[in-house]
Amino acid sequence: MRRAIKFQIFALLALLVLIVAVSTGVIASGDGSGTTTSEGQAQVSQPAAIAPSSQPASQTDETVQPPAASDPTPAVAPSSQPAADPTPTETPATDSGTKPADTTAATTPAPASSKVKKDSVKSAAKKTEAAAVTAPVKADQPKTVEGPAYGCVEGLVKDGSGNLVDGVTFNLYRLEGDGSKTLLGSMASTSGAYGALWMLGPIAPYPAGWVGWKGLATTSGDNYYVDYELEMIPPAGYYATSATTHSGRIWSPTNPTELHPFCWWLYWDYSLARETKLDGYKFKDTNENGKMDNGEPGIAGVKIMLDSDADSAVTNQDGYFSFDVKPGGHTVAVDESTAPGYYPTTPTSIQVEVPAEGQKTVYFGNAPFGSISGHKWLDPDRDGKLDGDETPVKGVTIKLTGKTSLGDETVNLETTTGEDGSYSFNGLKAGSYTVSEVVPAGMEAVSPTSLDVSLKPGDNAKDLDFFNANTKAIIKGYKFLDLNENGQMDAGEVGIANVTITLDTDKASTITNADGFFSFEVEAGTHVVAVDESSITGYYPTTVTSLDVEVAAGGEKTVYFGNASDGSIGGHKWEDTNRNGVHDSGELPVAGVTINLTGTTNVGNESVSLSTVTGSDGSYSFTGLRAGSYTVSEVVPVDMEATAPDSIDVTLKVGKDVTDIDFFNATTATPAPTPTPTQPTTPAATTTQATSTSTTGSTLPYTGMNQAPFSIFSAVAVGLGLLLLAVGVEKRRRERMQLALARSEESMPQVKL
Ligand SMILES: [Ca+2]
Ligand SMILES: [Ca+2]
Ligand SMILES: [Ca+2]
Ligand SMILES: [Ca+2]
Repeated sequence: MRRAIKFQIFALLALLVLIVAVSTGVIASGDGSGTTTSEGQAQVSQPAAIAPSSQPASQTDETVQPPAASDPTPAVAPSSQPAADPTPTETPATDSGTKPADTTAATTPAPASSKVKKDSVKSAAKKTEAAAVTAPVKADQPKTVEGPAYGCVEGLVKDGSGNLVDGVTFNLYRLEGDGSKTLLGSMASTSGAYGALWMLGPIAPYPAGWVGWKGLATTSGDNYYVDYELEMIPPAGYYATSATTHSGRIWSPTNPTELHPFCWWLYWDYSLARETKLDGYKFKDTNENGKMDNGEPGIAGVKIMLDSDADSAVTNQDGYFSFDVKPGGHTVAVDESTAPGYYPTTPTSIQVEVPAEGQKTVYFGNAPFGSISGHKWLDPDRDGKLDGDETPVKGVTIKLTGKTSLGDETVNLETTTGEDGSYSFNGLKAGSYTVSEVVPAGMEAVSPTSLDVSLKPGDNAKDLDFFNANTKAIIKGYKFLDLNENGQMDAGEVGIANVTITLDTDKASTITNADGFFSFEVEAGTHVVAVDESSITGYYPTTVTSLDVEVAAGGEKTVYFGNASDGSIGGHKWEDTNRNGVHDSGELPVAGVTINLTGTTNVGNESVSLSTVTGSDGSYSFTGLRAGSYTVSEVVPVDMEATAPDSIDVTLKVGKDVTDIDFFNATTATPAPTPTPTQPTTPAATTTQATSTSTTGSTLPYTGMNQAPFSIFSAVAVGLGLLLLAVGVEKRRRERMQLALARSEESMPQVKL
């Protein structure tokens, strides 16, 4: 109605201009449209109060160099080849000390007992010697042939008491040019004597009791020889007290018919002595007295070493061992590593003097190791006993001190309890010990911290336990997603990570882990545990956010803080042109419309009252809502009416986003008549003149001025008046749409919280 009145005033004003123009004849310039526009803008630009937005490796052949053709030396007599020179007439063989063998073989030991018989053999020796020394050593290649070299050897074998020993084995070897030796044959002493004849070529008969050997000699020019070695092997229970081998070279004349009676005669005696016995026992010395007492068993399988492992033996089931040794000083030692689980109660290495033809027995004692073990327990009920639900304490230091009963050795050990709270000290010798715990920080002992133990050989002292109780208390808990808003952490409800939890306001704080878990170690007493709800967004508490928690020393309390997720309600406001209460294609959004939300939350029954305005797309949204019962309503704009409910009830569940609460309006009033200008004349004229002509305008008072221009002015004024009228009507028609547009450009959907 106001606008209708304004329109009439406007029309009258235009008419008045015409009259004034006519009556005064004054050409007045006016800006009627400006005034109207100004008035119109005052209406459309009136802004709604907008709430702050809350949107959200070569080898060499050892071939005995076939001596070079020019080499005069027989390969097998490398050193003192008799051919060296001595005149053939010399008879060194008569000298028992320089028997041919000695001259021919540097390697031959010169047994004091050896001699060359001075009988018929002498001439033979002489002869052979002559032959030997005169033997012109030709440059011939030494070769092994069957020839007339032969020798005789004999001697006696006696023991340390001068008794003849039978059954002593003798082996005769021919030494080959390549360093090897060939066994020609063996014989045994009888009546303490041995004797042998060896030769090349047939010879018979042998002297009674003699053994003959036949083999191949080596020829060097016209001479034949054999390099030999005679070896004596002591029988069991005896050992040699003289050299056991003799070697040398036997030469022979070239005339193979001079076989007899010449013999290169050698005579060697051998000395033997009886071995003695060195034996003993390895035993379990259960009383650590170093003696094998009645009832103390032997220990089998232990290695015993003689003279630094020159020989060794392993004890049998009786712990017994023995060695055949020469009389004299010997060292017997135990390899204790072969007796695990034991420690020695006697020296492990003994020096003994074994008498000739005698025997010596030694004893090595061992005692079994013992152990001491136990546990460390957390004893909340402080009764010093292990109860069903009490837990082990790992990583606690346990010390052992003491002295062994044998040797008074000081023991000082340390260990740490394992995952199961256990500890043990193994390999302990018998003794007097004290085992003690190191009470960890934050704990105190509720049982003796030191225990004495008397350990006998092989004792295993168990269950030496220690009990501690915590001096501090634990307050722990969870920050959880309380899906059903019941304030309890139910099955299926998960923890919320990274939430700040404070202790005693600002005394300490921690952050929940992936499970929503947190804990504080505190002194006994009452503490304030609180949630810093600002450390998370998108949630609201379903429980109190601060708790007073009382805990006793060693006690533990668990608290729970619940949160539920925010939800939202939103929708659109549409112009429902066809009034069917449904958004159809082509129907425009209505911006700038106020939407209100009221309701109460499930938790706390808190009242909620919010307001927002639809955006350019007609949308609105209320975010950060707790689950609850809400009513959303629109404020229907002027000249519009709802074509669907303008108030809708919404039950919002935890964390849900309701997005389809829409409102529909249609325009109520029909626009006023709209006089349309017949000519699209531009109204932007900056200087518009009104004429003095009224809408009737045929008779006007004369002003004394030229009538022609006056008439023109009158006509212009009438035209202007009509134009202004048309503009005013048009502006009014567009008013509502412009108002909506102006607001939508300045605002977005808003939420007042
Ligand atoms: Ca004993
Ligand atoms: Ca207990
Ligand atoms: Ca719950
Ligand atoms: Ca519709």
